[in-house]
Amino acid sequence: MPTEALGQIGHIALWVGTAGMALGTAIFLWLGREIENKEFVVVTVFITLVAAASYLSMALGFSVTELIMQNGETKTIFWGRYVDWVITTPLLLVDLALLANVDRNTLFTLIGLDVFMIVTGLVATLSNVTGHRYIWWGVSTGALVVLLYFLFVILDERAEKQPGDVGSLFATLRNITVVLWLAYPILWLVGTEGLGVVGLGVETAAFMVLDLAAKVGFGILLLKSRETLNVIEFYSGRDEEVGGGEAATAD
Ligand code: RET
Repeated sequence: MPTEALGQIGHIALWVGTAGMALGTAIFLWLGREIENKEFVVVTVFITLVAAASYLSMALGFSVTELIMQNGETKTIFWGRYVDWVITTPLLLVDLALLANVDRNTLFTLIGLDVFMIVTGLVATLSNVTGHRYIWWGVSTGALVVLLYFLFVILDERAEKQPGDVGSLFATLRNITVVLWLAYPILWLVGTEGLGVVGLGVETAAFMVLDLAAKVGFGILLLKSRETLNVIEFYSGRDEEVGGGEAATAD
């Protein structure tokens, strides 16, 4: 079974990840009860729910495979991570975009860059020629840098115009996002996917810590800011319903 290469630390890390994401989902549902803008709750709950399933699939040895390299080496690849990330990293960006109240084109650009980054990262991970792995890593990291530029410059400008403490909540979450997200390509590079300075067990544990911080830590900071979130007004179907109700009472 490919998960044998994980060792005890790696195995434990995958189960801690599963439990942590499941617990995060429950915490978000609980924190979300009194949030009026349910957009944030729906998006954030799915982030940890999907990650919990992905961790479970890795812990059970489902979303793992062995890659035979052209030079004869074998690598243990947890492709389940990429399924998780391609769904959940756009959702994390949707949370930030909702906070900053960005226009649709900016949102689609962010999501496009993000999906491009994860998919080219998966190509890097599945390439069986060492040199090609680093080429794709470079392509993926390039997309990450552009994405972070968007967060810092374009979303920042918009977030500052938001009412109440929304701007400062955005700044906190954006800083966390930038620092944590930059650690992923570095861990890939030093881990077994890249140079192999760090073994599979330690790498798996480090990804787990990063994932919990980027999802559960991020989500708790967001959803515990109930008063800050409640000042945001969205133009959604829900608002129109409220408007319709008011018109009816005015008659
Ligand atoms: C890869 C490898 C190739 C280069 C780059 C990567 C970036 C991954 C990122 C992942 C973020 C994941 C998060 C998960 C939350 O639980 C694919 C590792 C740039 C940024 C935030």
